[in-house]
Amino acid sequence: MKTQVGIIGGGPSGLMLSQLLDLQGIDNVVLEKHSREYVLGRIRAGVLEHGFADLMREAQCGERMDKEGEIHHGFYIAHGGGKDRIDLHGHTGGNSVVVYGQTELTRDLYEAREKMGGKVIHNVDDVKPHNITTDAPSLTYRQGDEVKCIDCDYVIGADGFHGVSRKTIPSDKIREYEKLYPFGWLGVLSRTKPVSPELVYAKHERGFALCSMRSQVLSRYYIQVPLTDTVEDWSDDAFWAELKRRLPADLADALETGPSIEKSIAPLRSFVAEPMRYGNMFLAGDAAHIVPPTGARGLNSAASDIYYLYHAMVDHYKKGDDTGLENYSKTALARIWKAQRFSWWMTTLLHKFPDNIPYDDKLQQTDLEYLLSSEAALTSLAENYVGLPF
Ligand code: FAS
Ligand code: PHB
Repeated sequence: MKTQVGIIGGGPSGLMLSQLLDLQGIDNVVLEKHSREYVLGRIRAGVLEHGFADLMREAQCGERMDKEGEIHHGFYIAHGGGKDRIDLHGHTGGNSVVVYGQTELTRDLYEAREKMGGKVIHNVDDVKPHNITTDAPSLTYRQGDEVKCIDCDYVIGADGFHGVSRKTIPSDKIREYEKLYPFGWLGVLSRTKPVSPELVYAKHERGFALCSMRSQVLSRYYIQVPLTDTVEDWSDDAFWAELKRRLPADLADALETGPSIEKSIAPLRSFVAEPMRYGNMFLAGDAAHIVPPTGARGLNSAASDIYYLYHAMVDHYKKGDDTGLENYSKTALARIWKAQRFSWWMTTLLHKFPDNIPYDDKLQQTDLEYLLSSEAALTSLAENYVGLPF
C-alpha cells in the first residue's frame, strides 16, 4: 500500500489529523493497535480549549459537541471552607472552554472518518517505522500471521506515551525531560447530577479534589491519593466520604452520590521529548509530551500539535512550502512548554505534597492568596486555562 501520510495511533491526535488531511485531499492511513470499542472505552479528558473546539468544527466534527457540550465561562477554587470563582470570560475578553468528554469527541472523529471512508486499520500488531531518515519511509505491521507494508512520504507518531514512535528515535537524537509527582488521581464516573454547574478545584489539607462532569447527568470526580493506593483500596462509599471531607460544607451537603461506573487511578507526570521530529517522522500529542491533568492541558496540547502539522502538510503538498514542517518541532514545543509550566503550577498550587517542609506549605498558601487578590495573576491563570493562541 502507498499513502502520503502514515499515522500511528487512532486516538484523538491521530484521528483529528487524519480527518483534517483527508478534507484537504491529502491521503493518509491510521494504524491503531486496539479495536474502536477499546479506544472508546477510555475515560480521559473533559475540558476543551476554544482552539480545540474550533479545530473540531474545522474538521466537520463539531456538530454534536456544539449541541451537547457545555460552554463554561469560569470555574471555582475551593479552599479554607469556602470557594472563589475564577471568571475566565471576564479575564480573557470573552473566551471560555467547552466541557465535552474525550470519549465523545473521539467517537465523533471515528464516525467522521467512517463517513468519509477514511482508512483506519484496527487491531494491528508490531507497527514498525522504517527508513524514517530517508525520503522513502514506510510502516510495517502485522495482522494475524500476515505482515503488511505501507510506503509513505511522512510518518506521524500519534501513538501516545507508551507507543512505538518515540522509542524508534536513537537515544542520542532525542532528549527527554521528566518530572514525577508523589501522588496520583483516583477518578470516579457516576450517573449523578454534578454538584456544581462549573468545575470545582479543591485545595485541602487532606489532599486535592476535583468536581467535574460530562453532562448534567454524568459526573466526574477525582481525589488525590498516594501512589501506593490501588482502586481496590477504595470502595464507592470510601470515595464519596473522602470527597465530601475535601469540599466546602455546602458542596459536601449537596453532593449526589451513586455507584461508580468507572473507577481508576492515574499517576501524575510531566514529560517532554525534544525534538518532535526525526527525519520524516513527526511526534504529536502524548507520544511527545504528558502533563498532570490539573490544568486540563493534556488533550489540548495534542490539539495544537495537530493544528501545526495539519497546516504544515497542506503547505507542503499544495504550495511546495516546507517552512511549517521545518519549524514544526520548534513551534510546537514553544506552546507545549507553556502548557507544561501551567500544569506544573496548577498542580503545585493545589495538591498536598507529603514531603513539603512547613515553609513550602506557607509559600503554597501565599501563592493562592496572591492569585485570588491580583487581577494580573487571575488574568494569567485564565488565559492559560482557556488556551494560549496556536
Ligand atoms: P492517546 O494515548 O489518546 O492515543 C494513542 C493511540 O495510539 C491509542 O489509541 C493507542 O492504542 C495507540 N497506540 C499506542 N501504541 C501503538 C502502536 N504501537 N501501534 C498502533 N497504535 C498504537 N487530559 C486532559 O486534558 N484532562 C484529563 O483529565 C486527562 N485525563 C487523563 C487520564 C488518563 C488515565 C490518561 C492516560 C490521560 C489523560 N489525559 C487527560 C490526557 C489525554 O487526554 C491525552 O492527552 C490524550 O489522550 C492524547 O491523545 P493522543 O495523543 O491521541 O494519545
Ligand atoms: C475531567 O473532567 O476529567 C477533568 C477536568 C478538568 C481537569 C482534569 C480533568 O483539569
